[in-house]
Amino acid sequence: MVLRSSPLHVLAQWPGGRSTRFYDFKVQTTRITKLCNTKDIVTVNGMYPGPVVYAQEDDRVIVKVTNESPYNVTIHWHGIRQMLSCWSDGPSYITQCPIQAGQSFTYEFTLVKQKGTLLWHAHVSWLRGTVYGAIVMYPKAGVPYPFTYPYKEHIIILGEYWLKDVVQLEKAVLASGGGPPPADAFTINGHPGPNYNCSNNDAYKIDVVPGKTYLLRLVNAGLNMENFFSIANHRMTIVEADGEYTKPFTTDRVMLGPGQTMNVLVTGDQSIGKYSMAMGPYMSAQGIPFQNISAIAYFQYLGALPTSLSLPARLPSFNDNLAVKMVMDGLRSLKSGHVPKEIDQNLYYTIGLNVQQCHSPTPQQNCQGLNNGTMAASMNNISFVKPKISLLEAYYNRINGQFTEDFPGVPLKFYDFVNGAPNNSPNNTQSMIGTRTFVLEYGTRVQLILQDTGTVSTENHPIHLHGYSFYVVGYGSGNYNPQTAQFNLVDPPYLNTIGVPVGGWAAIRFVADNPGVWFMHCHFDIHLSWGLASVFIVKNGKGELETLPHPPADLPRC
Ligand SMILES: [Cu+2]
Repeated sequence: MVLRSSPLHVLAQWPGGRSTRFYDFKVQTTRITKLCNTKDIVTVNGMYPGPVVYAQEDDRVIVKVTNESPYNVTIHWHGIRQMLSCWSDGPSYITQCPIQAGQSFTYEFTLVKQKGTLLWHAHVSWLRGTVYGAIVMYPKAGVPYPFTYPYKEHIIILGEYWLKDVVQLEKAVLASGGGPPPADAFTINGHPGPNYNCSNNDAYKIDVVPGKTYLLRLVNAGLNMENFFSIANHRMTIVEADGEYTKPFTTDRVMLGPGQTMNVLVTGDQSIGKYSMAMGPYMSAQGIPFQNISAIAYFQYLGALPTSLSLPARLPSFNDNLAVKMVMDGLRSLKSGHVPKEIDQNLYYTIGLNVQQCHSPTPQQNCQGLNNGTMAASMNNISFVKPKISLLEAYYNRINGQFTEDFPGVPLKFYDFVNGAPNNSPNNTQSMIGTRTFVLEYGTRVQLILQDTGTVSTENHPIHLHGYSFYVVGYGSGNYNPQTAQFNLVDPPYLNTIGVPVGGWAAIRFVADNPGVWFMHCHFDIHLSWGLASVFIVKNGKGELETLPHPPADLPRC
């Protein structure tokens, strides 16, 4: 990393941070041995997990990404608000065409009022499986944390590892029409730990000084699973979620969906010993095979014998919805008072899975979904279809035919979403397809109800909105009912990804103050591949500070 103080490349209209941080990301294939199997994976700079982007609040970050791999690549800076820098957001075919083999693209953005832990990851095919890393944003110089200063901090990235090539895996799964196989291993900082074959010594370890307090920066970079995390005999105090401070909340376990981050404090207040840190599955859907072996890392006190047995960490059972709710109930913004009270645009999106009729001449190969159909997923029963060029370019340059502006603000049909199916017919599980967007005027105060459906199976979906964080003002089980829904307009958590409760709903609010084309999708890659996505177009406001600048000259071509 090179750190320079000159504000090179800073947009004239945006006040830059104190420093500009330069990073060089070389996307390359790297040989790796895991689970007694040697293979090539795609990495950044040969690192798995990838390099950490360190910065301070209000800094400018410039990352030159050079694609030395044979695959198409983009990098998304998950949770970075990208104020007036939508071109650097990174989702393929939404804000840019992929960086092709041998090409490069330089991402540039400012961390406007952002601090805490986030993540970056590939946002093309399923490359996120190995192409991911943490973003650590410190407060401005002289500004303390709103909690006890930790003795040390550690990044803990939860992941999923496949022995198969993840790019081929996505293609094979989509061609089959059926569901994906479970990961071959869960990983903590790339290490599966002793529960897996050949992995006794492939375990991550934190050395603990007795009595000291540690800040763990938890990140879930997994592809298709939500996960519980716990430490044997130690409680964790959540102080930040998705890069925003929370009121301190102490718990035995946390749950993170893919894309979610959480900072927790842990104090070494137990007797000298070796304690397990465990990552296990949270699977809220019915009848889906999943990896059930925990990844294990160690929280090991200085003075403990390295050969000593570790105390096992207790994880909730895989379907413990109550454990998930208890953590969610504990998340409150540290400060109150910024929640939009008036709403200009009320939106209601259903989220869920579908089964499409089989149209393949070779159904045994291509229609392995339920009832011999093909699996799909949708918002408001519309499965998102990727365009041929980036939507942002199509919108900006007024290129016709790539998308429509008619995404419905409410479901086209109302029915018992949790227990029924579209058309009130239990057998009609079809969705429509399209590249539909919803257009918002600059400054619109939006409330969006996300409603899980049981069309195939109810499930907790981690829904992520690009370019914004949002207040989670309410959530509950069953179908959303405005008459009975309870809202917290005082100190709701401010997140970029919300695990919508299984068979339930969540209400989010945000102000559309960042012009551009913003993806919103399920952060399970399989559901994204199946179309569980939608797009907001936020129009320019008035003047330079409310207008998206021109595209960068090196924007990749499709
Ligand atoms: Cu989903």
